[in-house]
Amino acid sequence: MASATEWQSTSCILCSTNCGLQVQVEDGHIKKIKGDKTNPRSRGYTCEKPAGLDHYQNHGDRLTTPLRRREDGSFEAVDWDTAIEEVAAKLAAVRDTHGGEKILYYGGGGQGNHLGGAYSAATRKVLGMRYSSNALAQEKTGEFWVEREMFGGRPEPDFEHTQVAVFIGKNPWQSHGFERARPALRAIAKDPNRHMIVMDPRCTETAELADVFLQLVPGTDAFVLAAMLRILVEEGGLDRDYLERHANDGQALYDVLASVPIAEYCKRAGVAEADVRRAAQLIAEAESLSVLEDLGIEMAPHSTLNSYLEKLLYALTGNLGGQGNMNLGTHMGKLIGSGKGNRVSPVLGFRILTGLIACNTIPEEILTDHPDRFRAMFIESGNPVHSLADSPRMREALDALDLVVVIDVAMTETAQHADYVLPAASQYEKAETTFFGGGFPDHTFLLRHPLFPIAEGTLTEPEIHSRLCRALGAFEDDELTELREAAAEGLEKFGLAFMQAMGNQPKLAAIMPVVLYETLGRTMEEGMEGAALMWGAAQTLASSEPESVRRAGHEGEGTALGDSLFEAILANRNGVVITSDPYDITFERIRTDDGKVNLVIPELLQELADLIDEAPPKTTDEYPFVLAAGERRTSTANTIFRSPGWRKKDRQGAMHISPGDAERLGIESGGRVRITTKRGSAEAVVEVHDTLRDGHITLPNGHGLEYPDEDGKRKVFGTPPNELTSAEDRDWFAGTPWHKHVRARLEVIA
Ligand SMILES: Nc1nc2c(c(=O)[nH]1)N[C@H]1C(S)=C(S)[C@@H](COP(=O)(O)OP(=O)(O)OC[C@H]3O[C@@H](n4cnc5c(=O)[nH]c(N)nc54)[C@H](O)[C@@H]3O)O[C@H]1N2
Ligand SMILES: Nc1nc2c(c(=O)[nH]1)N[C@H]1C(S)=C(S)[C@@H](COP(=O)(O)OP(=O)(O)OC[C@H]3O[C@@H](n4cnc5c(=O)[nH]c(N)nc54)[C@H](O)[C@@H]3O)O[C@H]1N2
Ligand code: SF4
Ligand SMILES: [Mo]
Repeated sequence: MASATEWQSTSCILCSTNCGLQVQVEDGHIKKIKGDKTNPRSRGYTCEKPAGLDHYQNHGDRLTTPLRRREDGSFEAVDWDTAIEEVAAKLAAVRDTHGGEKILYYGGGGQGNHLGGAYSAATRKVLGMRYSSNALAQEKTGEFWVEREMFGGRPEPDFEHTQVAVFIGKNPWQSHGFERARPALRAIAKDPNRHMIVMDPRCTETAELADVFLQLVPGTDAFVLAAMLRILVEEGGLDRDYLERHANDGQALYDVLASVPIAEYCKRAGVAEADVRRAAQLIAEAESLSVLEDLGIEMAPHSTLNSYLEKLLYALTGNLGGQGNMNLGTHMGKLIGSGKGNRVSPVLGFRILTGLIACNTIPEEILTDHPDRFRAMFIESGNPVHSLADSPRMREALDALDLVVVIDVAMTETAQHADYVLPAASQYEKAETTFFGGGFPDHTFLLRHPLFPIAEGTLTEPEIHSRLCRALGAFEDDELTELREAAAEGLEKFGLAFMQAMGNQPKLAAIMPVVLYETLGRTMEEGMEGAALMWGAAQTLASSEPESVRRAGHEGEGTALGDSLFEAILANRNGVVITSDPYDITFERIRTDDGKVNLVIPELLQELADLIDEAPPKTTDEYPFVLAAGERRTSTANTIFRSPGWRKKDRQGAMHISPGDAERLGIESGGRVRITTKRGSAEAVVEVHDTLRDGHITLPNGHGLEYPDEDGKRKVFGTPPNELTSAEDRDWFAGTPWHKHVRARLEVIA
């Protein structure tokens, strides 16, 4: 390990941007942190949050031994051999009695760690687990599906260069989601020739910088987008020449848009028609356009339809491909499943998008006497009890299962309902990375090296999966001898032997990640073994995109190219450009059936047409407010920090309310309210904000976690948002929750 004064390159794990960091560590603590100027993507940028990272590495809720539930419900510590043996035997028993597909896999990674999920593929295969889900299936599955339908891939924005930037239900100032967000936003705001359009019911930090800010009524984005699209279609906004070359016939869409009542829809959404027209004009005239949607529309009514309409803004106006536009880049590792086929969930028959069961349906897939219900859950790096809709029902569902196994670093709300809790090494104690995607035209990848030794009592996920596979009889050591010998002789020998083994030995091919770990991984230093999987990922990328990899400066043919890519990844702790592309490659990467953009998604056209009959959003006397349950603030980072001590501001996670509503209720900042929804009730401290519309209230995400207080007593800090949300409030198509649209009432607590 490095000395205390040595700066080591790593990355932040608090949001999907994974900015490059340089840190100094001492006595098991992260002592100093700064942005890494040598990181090719973030180039020194960070926000304020990583300053607290030691609260992730060191906190009072860290797990240090496997735990087993006793008959009386309490936990007892067990050693690893016992834990692995019993977990394997119990999972196998569920498989043998009910079938492996009755074990639901949930999670696999968060904002900074995706290797656990990748290694779990082996365990899942061995057990015949066919179904999985994770947090993406409560935000992005609808969007992913739309992108696949329209482009056969996931276009990414280029806010550094774009002339017109559009943010819909997205507050990048706080939540980032692309590199160097704040400087990029400021640069657009400062330049009179560049423009920003923001759609949000709240005047966010991002909205403050916008040229056109559409402060719409919560949940009415589909109306505004439909109006904007009709204006674009009918008033010369379409790029006919581009559409002719790159897109399929859009007539069915234009027909529906032709009956959109522009003035009426603007009125319903509470925005001025002139502002919507101005936004449409900026988009129509844009030299380049980048658009980003996020939770504000994904977790609100018409979620999947919203994603479709959002993508039409650039698909119709010729802003796919090119600098500043939306582009299709390369992928390292696998973030989502292929989504091919028409799979549905076993009990509800609900559609499975990009391989993931809709999170909101999970309790219904368990709490039933249907013979195909799930009987067990294997949960890794995810906290569904806290983070999915309807926490009470999620707890009930976990308790109804025959077996719950949790792999986590901390004693989470979910772990408390497990039969076995397996403690993982932290994200700074092992090789880790994410597959979120690293930019276009240059795609940067960063593999973190451990900053600390693996904490006593914990194991890395690859080690846990390897032990489980072994205990399940998936392999024996002598079957790996040849591969181990080849690995000792270098990558070239290993590559040949590995390809051969994968071809000839189906038993080993089934557990490929674990085989890589047990062979190539064993040649690496302690804590780095998990990097072995990246060799496989590098080979896959090098063989599918050899030109792009070579353009980034990596050399070789065939597996030698993959080897040099892998070696470059290992050698560059500050991140390395793995592919480099010309802009027009985007058109070659449109992977729809005929290589053209699909403008018409029949499944969603009817919903678009039916908007006309939808009654304007009405609040009732019983629930006069719309609560956005889970807002990103400077004081939130999902549940990665469990210790409340990391927060400098907004320690209690205040509920925000407009001045008008506060006055009507007779409450001021610092007062307390009881928030009640049809699902539940919770208390919060109040902060009055003139950024909100009347009738709109917000709560931060990531609060309401249990943590030992000064006396070691477990206590909930802040308001857990999902005690208030209902699993049934979800998009009809993707099943994504309406977390941003929860009907609520308030009572002032004296
Ligand atoms: N600081 C911080 N950053 C984070 C995270 C974190 O916990 N903290 N989490 C990360 C994760 S996992 C994610 S997914 C991203 C999410 O990032 P964002 O989606 O940007 O975050 P949110 O604040 O949840 O929601 C975005 C905006 O939607 C608005 N909104 C609410 N209702 C509506 C509506 O009906 N229509 C429209 N148009 N907008 C609406 C809200 O006012 C809010 O400004 O953030 C990532 N970054
Ligand atoms: N009401 C409401 N609910 C929401 C949201 C909202 O806006 N409103 N936002 C949603 C969104 S967008 C998201 S992405 C989810 C996030 O929710 P989750 O995915 O459940 O939570 P994360 O906080 O990302 O962390 C997942 C878990 O990983 C564990 N962990 C950390 N490091 C490691 C490691 O190295 N190994 C292992 N095995 N575990 C580790 C953490 O302790 C934590 O339990 O929350 C969602 N929930
Ligand atoms: S933007 Fe995200 S990844 Fe970058 S420093 Fe902030 S929290 Fe970390
Ligand atoms: Mo998320």
